[in-house]
Amino acid sequence: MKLTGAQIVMECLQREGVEVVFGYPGGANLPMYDTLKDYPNIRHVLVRHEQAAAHAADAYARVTGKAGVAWATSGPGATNLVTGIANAWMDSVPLVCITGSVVTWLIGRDGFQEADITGITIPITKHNTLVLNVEDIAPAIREAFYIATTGRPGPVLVDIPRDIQQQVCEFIYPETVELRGYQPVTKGNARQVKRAAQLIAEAQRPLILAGHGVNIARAHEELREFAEKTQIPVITTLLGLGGFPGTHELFMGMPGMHGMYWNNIAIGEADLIIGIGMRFDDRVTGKLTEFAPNAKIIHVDIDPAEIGKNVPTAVPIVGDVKEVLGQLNREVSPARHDEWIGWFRRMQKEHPSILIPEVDKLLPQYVIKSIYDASGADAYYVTGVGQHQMWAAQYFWVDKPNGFITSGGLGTMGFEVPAAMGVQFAAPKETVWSICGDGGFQMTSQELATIVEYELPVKFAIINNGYLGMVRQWQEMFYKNNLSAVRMYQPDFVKLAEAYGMTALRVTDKAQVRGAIDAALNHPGPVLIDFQVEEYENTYPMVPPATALKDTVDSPYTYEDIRPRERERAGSR
Ligand SMILES: Cc1ncc(C[n+]2csc(CCOP(=O)(O)OP(=O)(O)O)c2C)c(N)n1
Repeated sequence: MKLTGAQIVMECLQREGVEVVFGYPGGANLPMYDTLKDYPNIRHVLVRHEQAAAHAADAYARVTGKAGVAWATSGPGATNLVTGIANAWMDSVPLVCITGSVVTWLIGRDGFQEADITGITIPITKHNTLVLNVEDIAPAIREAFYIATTGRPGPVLVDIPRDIQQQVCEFIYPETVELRGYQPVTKGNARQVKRAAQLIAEAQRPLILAGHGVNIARAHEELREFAEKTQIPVITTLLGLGGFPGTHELFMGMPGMHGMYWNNIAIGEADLIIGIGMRFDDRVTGKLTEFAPNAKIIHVDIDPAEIGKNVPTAVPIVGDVKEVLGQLNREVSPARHDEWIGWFRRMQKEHPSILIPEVDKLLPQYVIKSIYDASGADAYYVTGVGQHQMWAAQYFWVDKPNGFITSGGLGTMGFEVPAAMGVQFAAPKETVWSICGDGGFQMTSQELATIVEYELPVKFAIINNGYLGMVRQWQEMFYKNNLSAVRMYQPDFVKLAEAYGMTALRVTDKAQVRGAIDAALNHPGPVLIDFQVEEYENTYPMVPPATALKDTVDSPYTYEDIRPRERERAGSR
């Protein structure tokens, strides 16, 4: 069958099982747009900015486990994807970006809308390629999906000049992919697995530190079996949230810069740390030289480059975490660590860390906790970057695999709105909350138009403190309260949402919080709530930059400040 290059792209997408493409047209990818009407199974979502296409595809991929797909035209279209590509790169998300390029005879001549996108994205893609022959399109796209989704997932970019999209050739879909030098290891080395099991059997105070790899590999059941069999407490990184049920009695929450105080002290007390699908990022470790001084480390990761990169490892296991956890589960013996778990319970009482004081003011923590209380452990929660992100990570004890979608590695403000769109496309019937900072929201708020157009019932909560909150906190704590360029003029968010055709509410008083949340949940379409919260709240606990986990500054709130909680952590979880 003879097809044009653009038709070949579509045939390949169909065979890869792609259902949604997030994109934006322009001169260099018009041949692809011209084919859309002939491929009704592939839904194209017209975003308002290419950055949103990449973030939406990224979040869609996290929820579905399939590669997300984003399209853009050459030059500015392609460069607008860059932040989204870097975001997917840092968080190991499978993303396939297909860009149109200027016609082959103009490449390298600085013609209209030319940017060397393969050159620009070399450091932030797992692989990228400029296709210069129409016969190479099918192999390039087949390989793009294979590379994006196997091993450690990541973004792949395929750049196709406009004239190549228009040329015709015989369509042959390569059934297999053979790439020299690319053979991701999935099974853990049996000897290392045995050694790990031995260390686990000997440990008195072991701790599981689970990361995004558990969510990516969909290894939730295996992790749960492993933790339950060995009775080892589980803490997760920011991106690991949802990898282990938040309501499980062995779940202790997040460690690190804004993690639970008890976890940061526990890392110092532990004699064994089992790092699973995580990368010992500085937000988790604090000062590296003082990280886990008493612990041996077992590190399981699909990417050999991660092992030994930041911390010395006693037992390295390279492999897919689902596979390796399966192997470990067959190797380990049942155990109990009652004393160690009791230590956690005592610490949780003495250092409640995330209790909310009973005050009349509208505290952001109260709003975020109320959203969780009303929506449950089963909703999807998307966040931006900043204080609200950390409070969300502290108060949303999600049960759902991949139920917490956030920009971890790159820390991309503006992720919250388009990512929520991607999640709602992936899970049309589920409740999706987008927890937004008033700063970050304004970076991509134009996507409200897309959300209204496609009738996506996302609920937006703007945690509006009138500041770039996290920056204000750092200026207050580390720059002598010199508040420089952090106060931000805000539009009327309610009117803005209404202008886009959305229902919107404003909340200024604590007493209105639950009513507004319930109203949003009961409304069938998208809703925005502008929560005008206390301006000067800070996020605690906090490990000041460049200090050790043992130097965690605990929440200033104590039991005396707070109303007894409905479900006290120690008892009910
Ligand atoms: C694109 C981008 N620019 C700058 C930053 C640096 N930064 C990190 S947090 C933050 C403040 C975020 O403010 P807001 O979105 O209002 O959330 P809040 O901290 O108030 O909850 C900034 C500017 C960033 N993370 N991303």
